[in-house]
Amino acid sequence: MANHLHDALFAPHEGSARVFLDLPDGGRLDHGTFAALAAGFAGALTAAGLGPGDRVALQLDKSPAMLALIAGAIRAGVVFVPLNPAYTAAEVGYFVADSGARLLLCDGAMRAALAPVAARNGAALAVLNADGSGSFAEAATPGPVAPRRPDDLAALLYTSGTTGRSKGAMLSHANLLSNAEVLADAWRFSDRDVLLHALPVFHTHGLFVATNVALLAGARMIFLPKFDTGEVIRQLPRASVMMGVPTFYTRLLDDPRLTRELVRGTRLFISGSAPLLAETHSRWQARTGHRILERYGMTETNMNTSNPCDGERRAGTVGTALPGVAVRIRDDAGRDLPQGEIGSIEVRGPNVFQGYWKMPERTAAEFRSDGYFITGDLGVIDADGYLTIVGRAKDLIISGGFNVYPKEVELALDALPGIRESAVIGVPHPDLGEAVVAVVVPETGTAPDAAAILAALGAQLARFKQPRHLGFRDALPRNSMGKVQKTVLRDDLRDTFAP
Ligand code: MCA
Ligand code: AMP
Repeated sequence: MANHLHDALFAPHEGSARVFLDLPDGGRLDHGTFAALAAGFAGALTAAGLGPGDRVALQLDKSPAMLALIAGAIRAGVVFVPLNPAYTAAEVGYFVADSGARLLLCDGAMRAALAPVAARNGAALAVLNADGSGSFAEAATPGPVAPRRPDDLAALLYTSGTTGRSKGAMLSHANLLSNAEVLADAWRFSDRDVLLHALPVFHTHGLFVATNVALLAGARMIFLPKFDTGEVIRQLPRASVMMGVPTFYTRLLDDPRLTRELVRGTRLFISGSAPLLAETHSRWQARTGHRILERYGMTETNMNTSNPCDGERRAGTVGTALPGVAVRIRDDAGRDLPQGEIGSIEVRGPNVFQGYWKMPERTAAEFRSDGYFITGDLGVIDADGYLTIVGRAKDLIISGGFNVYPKEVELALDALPGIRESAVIGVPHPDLGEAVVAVVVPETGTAPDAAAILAALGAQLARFKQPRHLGFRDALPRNSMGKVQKTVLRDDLRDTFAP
């Protein structure tokens, strides 16, 4: 029997001498060597006792080895659970426990902090460093290709929720492959493409949008460990495509070295994960001559809509539904709204996930009976089918492309001594798009200490979730129903980071 993803993404490259990864130190990895490395990691996972359907959690820095490990997991049928290296041990503990991972892989620097986490959850712990060294090494004998059906699980990707508890989105082989095929075609990817890859690889954007599309097309990637403006400017003349979050584009625009000449050979710039301001779109066009192609997706759905490669790219919109994906706009009562009216965005298609891991009730609450997934985003579709996202029904902050659910930060704040209650909001930020701000009401008679509060949060929450600004008030603004009026706070604090 076949292995749906492996057969499409990796098998065609076995033995190929074509370059897959260009590394910043001048090193290169060809497709064939990458496939062999993945086969070795599949063997190591099998030797560690993991079989099809078992989970492996990875909190690893971005590296070719990490990518090959994921490819090896797909080959061995092992479900991979990628985690942000910025997560604290406490956060990782939740993911390991919830996913029931049998193996946790980390960088050497995190080993001591994660040893108790692994032990508590009955998971084995092994080290895989970015340079490929560590206690988890590829096996000498290639691991077998495990048969996997299209609906079998490939990955669990955790996404925070409005309740403050993260949910594992179950993504199948067919979810990932169908979307990669649609995107590679829509964006005209070929084996002549060189994709500048400066995104993290523990999220949909860097993994399934960038890497899977490149693999499917047999394209090459300039694989940078992270986004660094100077390095990206150095590499851009060699790239045919760049994918990024809006912060990439605003940081590049702030650099005078970004010129029309620099990107003369680039054919496509793609943005997603957070709203791209129409102003950024027009500044980019004025400076480089290129119109950024904006697209829209979610962890749960991969990509839903995209502006066209060949047709009109409309600034401020996320384009039209991708082939095979249905997008509709509904009101609160679940009735279809006429074209041009704002409502809840719902999507259906082969890209839409199978549900939240071990959360059947949450899953049921977010799907309609006819299979549409309720995204929690608000939008409007124009006469030509272009979707504009106008807001979010869910309480979510997107900071530099990373999602922060206020509830999670509020729960952590409220649990600290001396805090009666808190409200966490996102406010405009020139670099990150939105930044996290907390408004805290101290217990009566306590003298609030912002530094101590932030230090306490630091032990629990990844840096990107921590407030960039902390304000104190005697009370939170509430409406007549007693609900905290976050819009009032957002209005009050909207100029906190004004340039
Ligand atoms: C880093 N920091 C952040 C962020 N990133 N704080 C808030 N928001 C962030 N996004 C912290 C660092 O820990 C550091 O803390 C301080 O901010 C300054 O870091 P800096 O060096 O400026 O940051 P950076 O390393 O340059 O990172 C900024 C970045 C990065 C390049 C925008 O966050 C990034 O690559 N974002 C992309 C996220 C992404 O791929 N999202 C896709 C999700 P300290 O000051 O304490 O040292 S997938 C998705 O959303 C869907 C499905 C979709 O549609 O794609
Ligand atoms: P996540 O699944 O956590 O990565 O975040 C998905 C959310 O990011 C979506 O539900 C949207 O709210 C937001 N998002 C992704 N792409 C865009 C975009 N191009 N414009 C506006 N919001 C976006």
